[in-house]
Amino acid sequence: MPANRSCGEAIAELLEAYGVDTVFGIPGVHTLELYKGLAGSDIRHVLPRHEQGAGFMADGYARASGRAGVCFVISGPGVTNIATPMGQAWSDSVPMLVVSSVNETEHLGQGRGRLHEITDQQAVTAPLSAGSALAMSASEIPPFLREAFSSFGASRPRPWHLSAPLDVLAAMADGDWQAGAVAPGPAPDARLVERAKQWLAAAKRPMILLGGGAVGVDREAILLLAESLGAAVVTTTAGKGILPDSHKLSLGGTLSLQPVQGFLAEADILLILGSELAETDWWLDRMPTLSGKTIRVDISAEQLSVNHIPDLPIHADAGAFLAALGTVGSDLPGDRQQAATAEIRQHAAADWGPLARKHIAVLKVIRACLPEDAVIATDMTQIAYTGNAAFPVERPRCWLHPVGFGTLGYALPAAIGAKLAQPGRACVALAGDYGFQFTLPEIAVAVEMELPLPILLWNNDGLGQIHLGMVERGIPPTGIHARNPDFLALARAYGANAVCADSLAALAGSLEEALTANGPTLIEIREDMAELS
Ligand SMILES: Cc1ncc(C[n+]2csc(CCOP(=O)(O)OP(=O)(O)O)c2C)c(N)n1
Ligand SMILES: [Mg+2]
Repeated sequence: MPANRSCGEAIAELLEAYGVDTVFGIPGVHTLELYKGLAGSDIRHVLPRHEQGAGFMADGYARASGRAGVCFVISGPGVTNIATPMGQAWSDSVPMLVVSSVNETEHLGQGRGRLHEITDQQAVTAPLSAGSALAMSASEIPPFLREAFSSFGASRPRPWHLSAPLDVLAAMADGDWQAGAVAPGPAPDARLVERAKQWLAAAKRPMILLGGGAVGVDREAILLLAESLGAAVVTTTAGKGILPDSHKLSLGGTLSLQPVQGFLAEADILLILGSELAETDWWLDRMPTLSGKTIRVDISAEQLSVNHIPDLPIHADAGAFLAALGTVGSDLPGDRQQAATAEIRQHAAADWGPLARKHIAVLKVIRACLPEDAVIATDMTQIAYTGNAAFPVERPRCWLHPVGFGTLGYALPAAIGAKLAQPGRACVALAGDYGFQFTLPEIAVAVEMELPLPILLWNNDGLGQIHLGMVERGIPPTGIHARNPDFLALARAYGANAVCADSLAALAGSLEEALTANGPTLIEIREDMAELS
């Protein structure tokens, strides 16, 4: 690397060495040195309209591609604005790096009212990150970045935040600024793998539960294991598509459905790969009581005792575990589980109520229009909640949902980030009329970058899910009606295409057209569409 460049410039160089090709950020007078570095690099800069948009774009970029999403933000409000996406990425184990400035070393923690000052900036992001560091000298930056990039593959990926004071960003970058080797995840203890193999081989009703921690596993390995065991496979929302939904042994992402939970409770061996087993995976206060034994594999040793203590805990990367396990011989006729899987799916489908059936009618059209590898970034809206269980996907990294933190405003910027990471794949946003407005201005980014991005807007004229919650609890509906703008006019004002789909056939036509348009297309789908009633 050339000598005589500032730390700000050297940070961009080092990020490039780690393979970063895109930075989502909003520049300010406090980040000029970082931007000097970007200008001298091949890294693409994407300018969102709010740091929240930057963070969600980085998240969508990361979930669609598996590569860390990187953001540059200013001290103070830049950091507080990106806190929500950091929280989302933390709770869904998404790799993200936020680099920000902070006030000069001599002013830190003084409360002098300097521009963008927070008395303790790290305290804001520490609970939202695996590491939040304040670099007091140039030499502290490369080890921090090495640790962050290493951790993305070697442990549960989380956001990391580097704060560099203005004087450090401007100081000469001396010392070693080489990119470090990125460590692999932990390998399993061979004796534990052997025990798992014996348990699985002897199982009569084995089941496999796949979480987001298993999205990177070799697809053939999981197929082989499920088939050799004749084990039914269910995923969390984050794990959707690891086993293709069309596979005979697949229950899809239906972990939250009662018939599936009942089936799972009867498994004699449940193999759990890479799942927090959290409330938002089951939509239950606590895990159902299981009658059988559990084998739980997680890349994080601490996670192995959170929410459920397994009979056999294995600290390992899910892919490394599967590779070590290989095939497991079983005398079990695979067709028994297959028959059960089909029956459970039927039961689950019969349980859908009238509103969910409307969602499913729309989701079917969306599915039919999209290629198998399309990415659908979804928001906290009722149609997405139904889709979490009912939208079939054939591959992982295709259905993105803000599961754990559950924040509104995710879908549009996440879809933009996904499209930038994977330009060859169709990418779509699916948002509700209220949540869409949290990050609506990011439509401008899709316009200016000419992204063929369909934005599906599920419009029920208000906060549908909250309305339902109030009605169910006998609370007089309060604060659930928002006066909506003319969404089509608003999208057009930004330079986007816009259309209201007044039938399912019109939805299909508009969606297909939007996939090849020279920019984004807002497609409004009204819950009161005549065809859905
Ligand atoms: C940042 C944030 N604030 C508040 C909420 C609570 N919340 C969850 S869903 C929802 C309503 C969303 O309405 P809309 O986007 O129209 O979706 P719908 O439920 O109507 O389908 C609200 C306010 C949240 N999840 N995130
Ligand atoms: Mg709504």
